[in-house]
Formats: sequence, structure tokens, C-alpha cells
Amino acid sequence: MSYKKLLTIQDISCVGQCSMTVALPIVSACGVECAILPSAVLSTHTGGFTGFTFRDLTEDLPGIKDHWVKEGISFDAIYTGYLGSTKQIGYVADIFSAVSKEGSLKIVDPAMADNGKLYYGFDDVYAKEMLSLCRNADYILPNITEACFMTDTEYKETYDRAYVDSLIKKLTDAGCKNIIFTGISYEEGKTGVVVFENGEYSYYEHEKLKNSCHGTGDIFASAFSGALLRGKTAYEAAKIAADYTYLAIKYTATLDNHWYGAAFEPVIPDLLRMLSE
Ligand code: PXL
Repeated sequence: MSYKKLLTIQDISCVGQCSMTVALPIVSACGVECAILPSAVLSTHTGGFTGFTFRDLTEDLPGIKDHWVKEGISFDAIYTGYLGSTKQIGYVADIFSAVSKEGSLKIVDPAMADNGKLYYGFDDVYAKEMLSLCRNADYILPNITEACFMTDTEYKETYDRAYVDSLIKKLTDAGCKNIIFTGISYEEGKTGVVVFENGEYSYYEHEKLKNSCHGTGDIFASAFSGALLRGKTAYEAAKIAADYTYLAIKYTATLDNHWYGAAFEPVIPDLLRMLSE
């Protein structure tokens, strides 16, 4: 197995099982070195907690990038999630070019919306700027809501394949390349992921659990990125990430009052098993 180094750029929500506290352990468990660049530091995530603190680290990014360039640091992949401000998206694009090398993969999870709504603190300007970062990426990992905000499309809770295809067309017309479309449900009780790569579609479907958890997009994106760097194809990586996320949600349902995130830690052994299959 070749040794790979990934940089992840997203916030540190100190409590809440999302973003950096999910990416670091999962990418590391995949056997991939995980460097971090925090976009912001929050006391908790913004989904259900109130009164959280938020320190925006936007203006720290250029100096960190300049130091890495001086040190000759580069990465095999850069995976971005929740970013701290609209301005920061431009800085992240600069970081993409500064610390990439030949063949470095850029993976962008727009991480800004779900269930028809933008997360607290984001607006339409942020969504449009995020589309420009997505154009720069090799793989983007939107859910339906994020794709709608980036393409000015009306959000639908129930939809058909034609609706998903039209979102993919709008994203590719806007310059996006490969799309890993998460949370795509065509049938009651089922959900899955559409993998659109090099102009070809595939779909991995599995049971949809009754409970849902905050931060599952981050679990999926982290496992997908780790598996891809372990040499899996995009479809295999998406399948592993979907199955792992499913197991974390299932485990969480066995816990009392675990409302703020998904317990992904106890099922890390399952992720390792799937990676070695
Ligand atoms: O899981 C996405 C996410 C990441 N970081 C913060 C969030 C959220 C979703 O609400 O609030 C701070």
C-alpha cells in the first residue's frame, strides 16, 4: 500500500461529532496521513445547539499557505468541508494551487445545507462562491439541497431520476467534473448515492434508516476521501462510505438521547474490514 498525505480544510466544532473531529480520525483510520487547516473554531456545531461561539480563521489562511509553500509542503489530496466565510472560499482556491502537485486530488464537500435549508450563517452569495470552488475540484459531494442552492433550482423533497439528472447537468454545465451525489432516494425506505464520473452514471442503493443524524455528510465525505486514497475506485469508495455511514447511524439508534451527531467511532472496525476486502 502506498503512503498518502491528505489535507482537510474545515471547521473545528469542539463538540458535536462533525467536520474536523470526524475527518481526522476517519481519514487516519483509512491509513492516510491527515493534515488539517481549521476554517473556524466553534464551541459546538450550529445544528441544534444555541449560543455557540464562532471564531472565524479566514485571515489566518494566507499566512499558513505561505509558510507551507516556503517549506515545500504538498499533498496527494485536499478535501474541503464547512468553510468559515465567503471570502475564505477564494483563499481555499489559492491553497488548491499552492500545495497541489501533479495528480493531487481535490475533493469538495459543499457542506452548507440540508433538508431544503442553508445552515445557520450561510447565504446565497456563499452558495454561488462555493460553486466556483466546486468547478476547481476533481470530485464534489453535494446533497440535493446543496445542488439546488448552487444551481438556482427549486428544492423538492420527492423527485425522480429526471430531476437528479437535471441537477447533474446544471452542475456539469457550470464546469463541475465528477459528482458523488449523496442522499438520493427514489423509493420509500431506500436511499443511496449517485456516482457520476467521466460522464457515466452508477447508483448504489441501500436501506434508509428511520433515524437521521447530524454530521453524516462529513462521515461519508471523510470515508470516501480515505478510501479513494487507499486506491479504491470512486464507486467502491462511495459504496464503502455509504455502508459505513449507515452502520454509524444504526449504532447511534441504540444510544439514549444521542441527538447531536452520529456515533461513528464504534464502527471504525467495520470501515477497516470494508477497506481490506
Ligand atoms: O456537518 C456540517 C457542519 C459542519 N460544521 C458546522 C456545522 C455543520 C452543520 O450544521 O454547523 C459548524
